[in-house]
Amino acid sequence: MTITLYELSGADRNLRFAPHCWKSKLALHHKQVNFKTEPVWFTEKEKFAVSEQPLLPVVTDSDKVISDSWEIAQYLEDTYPQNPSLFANDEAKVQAESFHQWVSTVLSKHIPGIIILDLFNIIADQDKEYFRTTREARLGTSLEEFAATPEKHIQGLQTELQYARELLASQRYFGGEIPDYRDICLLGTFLWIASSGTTDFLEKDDIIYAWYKRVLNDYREVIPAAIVA
Ligand SMILES: N[C@@H](CCC(=O)N[C@@H](CS)C(=O)NCC(=O)O)C(=O)O
Repeated sequence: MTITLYELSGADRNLRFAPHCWKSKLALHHKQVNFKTEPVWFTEKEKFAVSEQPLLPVVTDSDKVISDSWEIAQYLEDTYPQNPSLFANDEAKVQAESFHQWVSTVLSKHIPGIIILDLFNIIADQDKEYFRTTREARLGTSLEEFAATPEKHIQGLQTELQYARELLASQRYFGGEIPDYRDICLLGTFLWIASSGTTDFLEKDDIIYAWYKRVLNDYREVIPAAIVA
């Protein structure tokens, strides 16, 4: 049976940018299971109505339907235990859940201010009104106003990344000697930035930059060549 990953796409159906969708794609690749992907625009929620909720990623596997990137990671680990592990042991899983929370809430809050207009430019024309209305309601200001001070958000991101730098000071990956779901969480979030068009958000002498290059190479089979280069 084929596993299908439903993920957000830009106007160009091949352009996938959403961070939580990236996490699930990287997790599927890490688990070495066969899967296909189904691109979805923001205004095509009927494509994954089977999940009975409005957000992506969604994974279908035979008669199973799983939504939410963290639920998907756990499902893959529990269902395919013989395949490469996303969490080496129970302790690694607890740490991955906390790292996932940190990436999704603390770190990620700085990113829309850096890329939101890039995102607006790459999404489908039919999505633009939905995107503007929902995001402006959430931000409490216009996209243009919110994007006016990218340096402030880049600075915020750099400051938060200090926690990740400390973790990487003594190991090659957040997972230790090999990548695990913690590496996937941060890589998925960096791919959100890179897929939207902004590539230079790290200094080349930053320990995070060396890690980013390493994981881009490790997961290169599912990442566009232009980003890996
Ligand atoms: N906690 C969820 C968050 C899912 C989420 O926010 N998905 C975004 C894309 S990354 C989405 O589907 N947005 C569609 C919309 O805003 O209508 C997860 O980790 O999967």
